[in-house]
Amino acid sequence: MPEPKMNLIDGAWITGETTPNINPSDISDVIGHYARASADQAEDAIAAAKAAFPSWSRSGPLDRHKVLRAAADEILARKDELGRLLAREEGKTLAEGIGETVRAAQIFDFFAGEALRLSGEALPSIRPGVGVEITREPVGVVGIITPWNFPIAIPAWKIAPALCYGNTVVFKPADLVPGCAWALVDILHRAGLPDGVLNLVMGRGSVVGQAIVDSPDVAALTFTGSVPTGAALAAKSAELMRKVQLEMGGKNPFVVLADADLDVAVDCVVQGAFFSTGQRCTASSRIIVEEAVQDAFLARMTERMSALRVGDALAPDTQIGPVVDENQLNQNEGYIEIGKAEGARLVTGGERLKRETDGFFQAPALFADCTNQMRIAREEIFGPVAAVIPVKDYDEALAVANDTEFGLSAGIATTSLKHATHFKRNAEAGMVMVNLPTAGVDFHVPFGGRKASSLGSREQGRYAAEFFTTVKTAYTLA
Ligand code: UN1
Repeated sequence: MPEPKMNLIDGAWITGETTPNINPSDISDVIGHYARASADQAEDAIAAAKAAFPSWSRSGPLDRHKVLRAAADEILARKDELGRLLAREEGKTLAEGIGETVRAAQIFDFFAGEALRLSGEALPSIRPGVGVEITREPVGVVGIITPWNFPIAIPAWKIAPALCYGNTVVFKPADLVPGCAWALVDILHRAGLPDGVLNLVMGRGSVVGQAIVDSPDVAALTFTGSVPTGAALAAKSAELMRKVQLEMGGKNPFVVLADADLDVAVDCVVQGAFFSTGQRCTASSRIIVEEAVQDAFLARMTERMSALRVGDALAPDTQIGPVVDENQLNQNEGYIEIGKAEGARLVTGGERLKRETDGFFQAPALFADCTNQMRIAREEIFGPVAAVIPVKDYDEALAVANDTEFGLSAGIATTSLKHATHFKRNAEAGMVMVNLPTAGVDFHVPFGGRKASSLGSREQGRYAAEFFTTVKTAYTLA
């Protein structure tokens, strides 16, 4: 058996209790064994990050640039191997896994550049002879807690800006996908980060996550995951007066107007609802369709969906990989039953699929005749399940799109400039897509939502500086 992969605390690889990392396409395939940190080890990691902060926060831009640049280069050079590891541990297809790995490299590349562009403002005071300088300073120890559905891109888009702006990090990846997290930390460690600047504490949320959340030494906390966990984190962070950034659920609408190019609409819905097995907070799960085109839309969707190849994430012709684990699959199946019981019509899919290997395969499911009040239209399922809601016109479509507790991404398929423009202005979401899927975003522009989807400032691009720095205004009489 290969050596278990360990946690990185203060520049040293530290072992402990281990857990197997299982391939959801084939549960007999054990990818490796990974350490699970104890609460004490998480506290050691926080102490190490605190001790490393004074020096790293004063490091020069070129030192930070070099580490981020080296990480970007190595991730890109190893994209096939890391993409394969990602597909093997999470269940995305190989193409999706490689794509996500390239995106992680691009994110490090972007922040390697940002490290060389750190700047401030100098302006005159209203008092003669006095000058004002406005600068951004790092916040301190940043706690980073990431989900299983983007095992390398989400860690990248939190770790890269944290380091770029001079913070030190305690990183806890999701228990289901330690492989990519470990590989990323190994790359950054070898790229020359001083001891304690980046600490990896793999393990359980209830142990490791809790230790990070409860620590007054964690100055800022960034989290992507579920709404209940996010709410608990926000409450504790308020008590500690700590900066917090949360990315949580979505129930993202995709509107199909009667004037839409139906090929574009079907493409957007198939990609947005079912690719990555529907396991994206940006997934389209409410498909709001003008009655005039509903039959034509459903006919094309059924045809497209029957041709989708669901199977082993690593097989070259697979388009949709397995669900991440047994729990998630059971939950998805539960929602299929809930939808039927609520009176929605299951057009296609939903059933568990048998493949050569023992894995968590499910046929993508489409419900029609849904109302926006049904649980399948209100609760985030986080699987390959979408609900079609008929509406009579654009105004009703917009009202239904906005009638949700979430507000991450919203899409529309239309050839009307008037409706596209109106939708962009009036969709209550952080991201709006016109003739594009709700999921699949660029790495260099802000990412985030409204209402129960997000709390705090935006992730990604230059907007990330808002969370990972604190502003100082200095006055000098000279
Ligand atoms: C994307 O759609 O490209 O957890 C990104 C998620 C999001 C990322 C989605 N935070 O699904």
